[in-house]
Amino acid sequence: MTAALPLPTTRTHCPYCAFQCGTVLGGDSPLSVTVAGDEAFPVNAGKLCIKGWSAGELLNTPDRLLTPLVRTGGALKPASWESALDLIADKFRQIQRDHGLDAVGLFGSGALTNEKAYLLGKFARVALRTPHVDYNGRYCMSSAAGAGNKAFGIDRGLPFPVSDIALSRTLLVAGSNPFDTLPPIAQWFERQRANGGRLIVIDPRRTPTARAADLHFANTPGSDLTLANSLMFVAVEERLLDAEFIRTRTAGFDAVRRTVLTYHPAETERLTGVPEAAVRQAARWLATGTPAMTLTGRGPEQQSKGVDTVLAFINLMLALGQVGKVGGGYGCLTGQGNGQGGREHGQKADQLPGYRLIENDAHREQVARVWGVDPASLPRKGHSAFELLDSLGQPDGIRGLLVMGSNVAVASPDAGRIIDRLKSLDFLAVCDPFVNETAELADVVLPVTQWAEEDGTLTNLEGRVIRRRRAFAPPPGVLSDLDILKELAGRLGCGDKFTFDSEEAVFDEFRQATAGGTADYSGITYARIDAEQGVFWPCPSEDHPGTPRLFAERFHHPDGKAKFHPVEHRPGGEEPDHEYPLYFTTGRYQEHYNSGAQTRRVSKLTGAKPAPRVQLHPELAARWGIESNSLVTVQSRRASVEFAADIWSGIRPDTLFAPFHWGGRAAANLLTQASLDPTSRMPEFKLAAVRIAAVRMAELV
Ligand SMILES: Nc1nc2c(c(=O)[nH]1)N[C@H]1C(S)=C(S)[C@@H](COP(=O)(O)OP(=O)(O)OC[C@H]3O[C@@H](n4cnc5c(=O)[nH]c(N)nc54)[C@H](O)[C@@H]3O)O[C@H]1N2
Ligand SMILES: Nc1nc2c(c(=O)[nH]1)N[C@H]1C(S)=C(S)[C@@H](COP(=O)(O)OP(=O)(O)OC[C@H]3O[C@@H](n4cnc5c(=O)[nH]c(N)nc54)[C@H](O)[C@@H]3O)O[C@H]1N2
Ligand code: SF4
Ligand SMILES: [Mo]
Repeated sequence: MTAALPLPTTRTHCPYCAFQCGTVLGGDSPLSVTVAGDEAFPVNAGKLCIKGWSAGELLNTPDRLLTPLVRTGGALKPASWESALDLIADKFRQIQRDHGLDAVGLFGSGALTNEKAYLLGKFARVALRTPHVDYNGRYCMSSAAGAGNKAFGIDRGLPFPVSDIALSRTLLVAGSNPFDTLPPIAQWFERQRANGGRLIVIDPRRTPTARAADLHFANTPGSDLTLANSLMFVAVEERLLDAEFIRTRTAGFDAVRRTVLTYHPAETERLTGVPEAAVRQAARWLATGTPAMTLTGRGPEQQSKGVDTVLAFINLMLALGQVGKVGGGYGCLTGQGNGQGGREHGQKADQLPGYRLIENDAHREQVARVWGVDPASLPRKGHSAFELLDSLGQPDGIRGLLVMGSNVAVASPDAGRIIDRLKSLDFLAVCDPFVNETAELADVVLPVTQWAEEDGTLTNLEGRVIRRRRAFAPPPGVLSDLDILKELAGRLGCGDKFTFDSEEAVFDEFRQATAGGTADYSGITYARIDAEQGVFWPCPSEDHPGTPRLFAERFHHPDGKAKFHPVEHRPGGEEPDHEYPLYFTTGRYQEHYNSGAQTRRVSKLTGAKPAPRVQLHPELAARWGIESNSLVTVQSRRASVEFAADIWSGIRPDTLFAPFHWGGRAAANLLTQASLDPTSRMPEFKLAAVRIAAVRMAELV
């Protein structure tokens, strides 16, 4: 008898969030796949959350799309690849002929690998020659990116490794709930605590993260900028500033000092709901318990003042001299799997690979040279994500759209309006492994490979470039996004610019295109990533070690200094009033991911969280006679949505919260509003005014 050989395993990464946990996949087919945490990968060190553990089920869902679909006679019907691809190319060509190059748009995703994001941007500019390509990262961390660029001259979510969290003595987490949204990060928080560090959390809800805090500020939604300016007021008043750091490493502090004079914490208490004594305590801890670190999440960022709010927190960390210290500084907790890489390489309306700018002539020339095209042929800047979607089917708007990796019908603010816009398109194509709510509205749906069936690179929340590795052959009938772009480019007459035959070949062209840019990947190779547990950008040559920490000596503005920006409170695009007296804010459950297109197909996850519920405070519930699981109709100026009640003392009595992981009539985004930040064009997902319109008892079954 011979002993059975152990089955081969593949080291790769989870398909979901920006933590990109290292995983080890086993099993000889997707049907028997096992997922384990990779102990050797330093970011998660073997730990996974429930979504990661159960991700194998994604490869086997009964409704996985395995053939292209084309709308015929009103319904989506199976079709051949040839006919589906021909139809897309013909429709796009026809729309561009009749209405101009700008009448076609592309919508990408932070779920796409660097290779895909790069090729999608190139496809937009070279094959379609449309300016209109943007992506769902605009909905995600664009406000933090805008602030980072203004203050530091560069945007890398965390300018240090995640493990630095354990080295901070005071950790301020503003509007993020990472114990649910990046759960394996908790081990770094635990080490920070064990090292004697303190935690301060700002969140209108007492989340699992807030429960672990020494100080929790349950602030009014939309009040973080005021709170940060009040912290700065105390720092100035109590002489907690690092004058030497301000003098040698920054510019512009005086204007900030003047601005914060009107943010006395006794005065701001009414607006923020946070008592003066607590603000003073936090400011003292941040100034004396050093190194001090501030991390922001979507709470303060997904606001129509998101960029200014993040700048207020950065101002504070700069004034206290914490930025660039090991264990200190400012970071944004990026969200999507490739939320970092996806924002660097040209699927954004204003951008070219390597974090270059499409309106900058030198940048246009550098990239055009790599692509072998005339710089003058590159389009200029296009619409941002929400504006792009809002223009669909409108006079002078976009008439043909391709969506790759986003479920915009569920994830967009004021979703009812966006669904109407999608319906008014002449032609909609979607590439996705599943028929999500956006694909249901499409004329053509193309089935694509999933994470465990393809190679590529992603850049995690630390700026570490890692490898997604293929464990299984894809099922017959699906193609990768890269193949689809190549096929379409051929049909559009520029196949010669899309001639690669592997993911690595795309990566090799891509890294050339980033050479000399801010996000320089030119020294990174697949072989290096394999050998080194990932490589941090910038990495300008193959013998460069990569850059785990960014600001030790200088910032990325030409003078090497960080810039202060005086910022003032302003109301949200909509605030509670006598008609709609409650705040409505949105976010996430640990068990579901974003629009839920993937996780609603995993039985372990839907078993744990089958439907959304609206969180509300017991006082509010008592006033309305609401009992647990009563059906509550929440109404905003845009729509009404009925949710089961989740009565919880951990939320402010003036605020309702619901997750946005469901579409259809349970979609939280039917209620949200689309005021945009003027710099980042981020929609205000975290602030709308609502009222309770009706309550009825849950039907007994
Ligand atoms: N389980 C799970 N994990 C995920 C995801 C997921 O969908 N599910 N998605 C991934 C992605 S793409 C992202 S972007 C990240 C997001 O990760 P987080 O930023 O942690 O997630 P959110 O739940 O959107 O928002 C965080 C908190 O902001 C609070 N909040 C609401 N309004 C305000 C406000 O005005 N001020 C403050 N200070 N706080 C406020 C909410 O109560 C919420 O607890 O998670 C990533 N990880
Ligand atoms: N109310 C409210 N709305 C929000 C937010 C909020 O906090 N509140 N958060 C916003 C944020 S931070 C984000 S990131 C967005 C996310 O929302 P979406 O943009 O909808 O992102 P996902 O739900 O992750 O959808 C990704 C889709 O891409 C598919 N997919 C995954 N990988 C690939 C791939 O490699 N190729 C292709 N072709 N398809 C792929 C999945 O099957 C899924 O259908 O939602 C935003 N919307
Ligand atoms: S934390 Fe994120 S990357 Fe890690 S297992 Fe959970 S979803 Fe996957
Ligand atoms: Mo996100």
